Order: sequence, then structure tokens, then C-alpha cells
Amino acid sequence: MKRSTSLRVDPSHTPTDRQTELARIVHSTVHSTPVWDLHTHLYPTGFGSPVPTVSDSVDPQGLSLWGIDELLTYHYLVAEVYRVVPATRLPYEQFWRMSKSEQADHIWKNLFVDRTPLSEACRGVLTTLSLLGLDPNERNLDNHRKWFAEQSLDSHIDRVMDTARVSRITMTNAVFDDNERERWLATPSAGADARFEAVLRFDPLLRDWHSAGPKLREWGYEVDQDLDDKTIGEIRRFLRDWIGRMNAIYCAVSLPPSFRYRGAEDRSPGSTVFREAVLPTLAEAGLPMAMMIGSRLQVNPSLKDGGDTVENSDVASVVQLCSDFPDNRFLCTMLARENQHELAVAARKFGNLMVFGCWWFLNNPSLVEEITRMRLELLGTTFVPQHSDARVLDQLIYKWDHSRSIIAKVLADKYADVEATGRRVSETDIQRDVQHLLHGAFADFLTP
Ligand code: FIX
Ligand code: ZN
Repeated sequence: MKRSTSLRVDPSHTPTDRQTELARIVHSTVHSTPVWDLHTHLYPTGFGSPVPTVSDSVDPQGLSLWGIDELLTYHYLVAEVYRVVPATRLPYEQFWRMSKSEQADHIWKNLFVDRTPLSEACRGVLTTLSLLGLDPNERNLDNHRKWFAEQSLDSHIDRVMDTARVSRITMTNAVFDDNERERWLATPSAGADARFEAVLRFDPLLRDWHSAGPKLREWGYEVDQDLDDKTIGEIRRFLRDWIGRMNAIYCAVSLPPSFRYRGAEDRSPGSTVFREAVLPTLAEAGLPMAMMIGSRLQVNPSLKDGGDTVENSDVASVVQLCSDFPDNRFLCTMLARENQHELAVAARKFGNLMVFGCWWFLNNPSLVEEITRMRLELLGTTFVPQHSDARVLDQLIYKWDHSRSIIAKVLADKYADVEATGRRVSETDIQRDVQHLLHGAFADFLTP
């Protein structure tokens, strides 16, 4: 058969009408297909909110963050404003003594008024304001604050999910966080909101058994520092209790760059708890384990949540776990750009490994494009391209708008590459693939 050369994709070449049509279809499909956001730090109204409005009661320790002042004091922007106004001019303690709105005013002036908001986190605030129907050209915050104060959280959750086309929000429920744990114990129904799914997060269990053990004892689990059979049994009871209480759809942990798993002979406390308590419990429950690897915590504690950084991590440990635990399923994202190719290749070797997201410092258009393109070329549609990691409800709007545009751009290129072989790609094909990338790959991976 004579190969058609008319469809060959030549990057220097003006797009053909077909390529332009493909790009239009893909962009429209990606932006309209609902997404199941598999990792956020968002909460339903049952967990309270510190955000004052005309209709909601304020819960100063509430966990559900939303509105313009929370958007502007996102830890990404705190770190960025300290690039403009250094601690020598504004001591950290002075900043943290400010009210939330004073902190927001400081960030707004220095990053949005006195300079062009070029960074991804800055641009995100503008996208969110714009898609909520607010004017991104406003130079002061009064009108924005007035609008948010007139909203009620529960209906705002619906509005934001509808605008971002997020069909379901997956939480991060940190059981070692006293505020979160005590809310679950006091109000078991707090998480009962069909728009949200719970995830049991237990970093200290694997990162610092020596501090986690005494807490489990305090909570009524008869554990010792030595990880003997009785202790392992009690850790498994603790996990089963909280998986049940939360109705968790998976369990998660953030692991440092130094995390290593070297197999059965690895007797470190974290690896022993992982191997003998966590993974057997999850295999028995049929739940995936999410590993988020590469954050070196608190290199600058004065920035609080903004004080963490990234370092290269060890993909060989992920390979070892996937190989040693074929009955477990692993969701995995890594924080270093340098780890992405090796991790994607590891996913080619293990069907029980699902790579997901462009996490945190990778969630920038240039890196989302590079990583998504590489993953599509190595994995087809067998990965989850993005999660929002939203900490403030309204961030869903920009995080998904920005990511969808990049995913659509890359997908359109790859469909053009397919059509350059002579194979036609239908709109139905595109809809099926996009639904899989934004929902199906994750949803299917949740079921054994
Ligand atoms: O460990 C995590 O879940 C991280 O995503 C967060 O701790 C981090 O602060 C974040 O929000 C990144 O986007
Ligand atoms: Zn997160």
C-alpha cells in the first residue's frame, strides 16, 4: 500500500485543515469531560471552615479553605512573595502575626499590583477570578472580597466543581493530624458528602515509627517500639479501623527522597511496617497504596507549608515494591523532574503500578507538557495525567483549566501523529480516550 505522505506531521509545517480540526475536537473534548480529581487537600462543609461569610458560621480551626484571601495566602505564593520582599525587610514572625487578609493584601500588592503576575501560581488566581466572573484587572481586593463574602460554602462547592468540571474530589485525610482525627471521631458523618471521597494518609507510620508508635498506644492500640507480631497485628487493626471509619478508597503516604525499599531483608522500621502491616492490610482490603515520593520537608521552616523542597528519589525502590507485592496496587507520583522517565518505564514493567500527576513543583505548563508527552509515548492512555493537589477549593478552577489546555495540546499532536500513518481517528475515539485519562484509568485502578 503506498504510504500517504500528505498527513506526515512536519513540526515546521503550517497545520493542515485536518490537524486544525483535530486540535479543535480534542481541546473541546478535554475541556468538557468531567475529571475525578484523585488527590486534593479539600474538604466538605462537615469539616468546618475558617472563612467568614454572610451565611456560614466561622470555625477558626476548620479545614475547608476557599475564597480570595485563602487563594492569595496559598503557600506557593507565600514562598514567592518572600522572593520579592525578603525576610530582612519583613521578618517571618511579623508576616505570620498578620491577619489572613493583611497577608493577602501584602501578597496582592507585591505579586499582582507592583509586578506582573507571571508565575503559574499567580496566573492561577487570575484564571480563577476570571472563570468565576470576577474582573482580573481589579487593582484592589474590595470587590472580590465582597463577592466571596456573599457566597455560602456548600453551594460554592457545587459552583466550583461545575466550573472546573470536577465530578469527584478525593481528599487527603491525615489521621496523625489531631484536628482532622478528632473531627472524624467527634462527627463520623463529617466526610459523608457524595462529592468527596476519603483517603487514609499516614506519613508518620512509615517516615517515623518511633514517634508514630507512642501515638497508636495513646489511641488504644497495644503496640511496642519493637515491631513484633503483636505490634504488627495492632498496626493492622489501626489501619482497618480507620479505613472503615473513613470509607477510604485508597491509602497514601508522602515519602522523602531518601526513601529506600530493598526487599525482605530491609529491616528498617518504615520498611518493616510497610511490608508486614500496611501492604498485607491493603491487599486484604483490595485498596491501592499511593506513594508520593521526593519531598524533603521543611528546609525553610519559617515558610511553614511553603518550606518543603524537592530532591531526586529512588525509582528502584518502587520497582522492588511492585515486584515483591504483585497482589498490591501502587499509585505513584514523584516530585523530581529527573525521576519521571524512569518511573514511566517502571510502569511499563508492572501492571500494578499506576503513575499519576505532575505533582507540586512539576505542575507548570512547560513540565506538564514534557511529562504528559513522554508518558503518552511510553504508556498510551494507561496513566493518570494530572491531579490538582488543591488546598483551596477555588484552585480547582485554574489547576484544571491550565492542565486541560496542556493535555489537549499534547493529545492533539499525538492524534496527528497517528493520522500521519494513514489511520483515521474518530471523535468517538477521542472521547473514549479522554474519559479514560480523566476518570477511567483511576476508577478502574481502584477495583482489584
Ligand atoms: O504531601 C502532599 O500531599 C503535598 O502535595 C503537600 O504537602 C504540598 O504542600 C502541596 O500541597 C503541593 O502541592
Ligand atoms: Zn498533596
